Amino acid sequence: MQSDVRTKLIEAFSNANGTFISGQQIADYIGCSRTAVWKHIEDLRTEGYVVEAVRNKGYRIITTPEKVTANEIQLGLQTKILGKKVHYEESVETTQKIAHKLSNEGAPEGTLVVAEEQRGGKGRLMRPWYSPKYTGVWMSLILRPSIPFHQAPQLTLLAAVAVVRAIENTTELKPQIKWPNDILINRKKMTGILTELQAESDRIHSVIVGIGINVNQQKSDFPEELQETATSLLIEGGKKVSRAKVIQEFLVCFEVLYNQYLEEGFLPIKKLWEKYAISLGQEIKATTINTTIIGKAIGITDDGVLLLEDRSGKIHSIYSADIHI
Ligand code: BT5
Repeated sequence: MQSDVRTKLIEAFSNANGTFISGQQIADYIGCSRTAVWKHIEDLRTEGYVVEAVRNKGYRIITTPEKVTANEIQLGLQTKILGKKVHYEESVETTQKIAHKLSNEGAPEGTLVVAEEQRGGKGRLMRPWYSPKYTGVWMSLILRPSIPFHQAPQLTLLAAVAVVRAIENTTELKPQIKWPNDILINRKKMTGILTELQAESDRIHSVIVGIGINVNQQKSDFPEELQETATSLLIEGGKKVSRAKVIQEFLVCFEVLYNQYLEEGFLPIKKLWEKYAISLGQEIKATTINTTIIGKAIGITDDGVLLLEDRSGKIHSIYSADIHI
């Protein structure tokens, strides 16, 4: 929809002040046909507006899409560094790409990239991450820790703990973490984390932590192949949740944990992670690029590597894999 038409349409609804306005009145106000009005209303609906249509009365807006603009995120945000700079876009290919670019241009630590929709959201190994408009949190956080290269995976685990705490603070749900980067509720995936590095030899320039949280999707909003494996806060809790609030809580929780991590190291984070982990002590299947290992998950190392003990008692260190529980 052209932006001047959009402005006029929203103006017409604002003037009606929550009461019904007929299709003809809108058409006159915008200067278009009634068929065009119908199409504009459909556009509004696809953008997250709930528009009621009643015969002989016309239209009225019931709810507007709640957005995750910089204002929404920063209003009342209780952090010192994280989220002090927010780069917001309505629709992007992936927030990771923008974060990499901003990081290369010298963006300060704590810069957050957030979008209402990702057209090409990505998971690990270039798998797709489904990120429909206005329903989830699709964000990338730029960090600049002075840690050696091999410790970067610890930040994925730290981010997972921060997401769990943020969800616990905003809902009554009790999420669990599946190593390394999935957060589950009732054994279905609610959040995925993708950590990428910008580094030269052993020096890290920045760590880009990408986080996708399913917030207000209904089951039918997921593509069929994900309907049995994916879930959202709305599906599990039965209530809509403010995405901006989830982001704020995440930033606050992350900042507390991150400061602790930089001062005391990974150990306190590891303990928390273990508390929320779903499959420690259980037999699981790990599919790595080369092989599949079945064994008991006996713990994680101080670097965040998963340890699996197979039936012969041999212990395998798993650096990267998909885990089936
Ligand atoms: C992940 O990968 O779980 C990491 C996802 C990271 C997404 C964030 S969103 C913000 C930032 N920008 C990006 O482009 N990415 C990050 P992985 O473990 O490889 O899981 C990917 C698999 O999860 C897919 O192959 C699907 O099976 C499934 N999947 C895709 N979209 C999903 C969704 N919305 N909810 C649950 N599962 C999904």
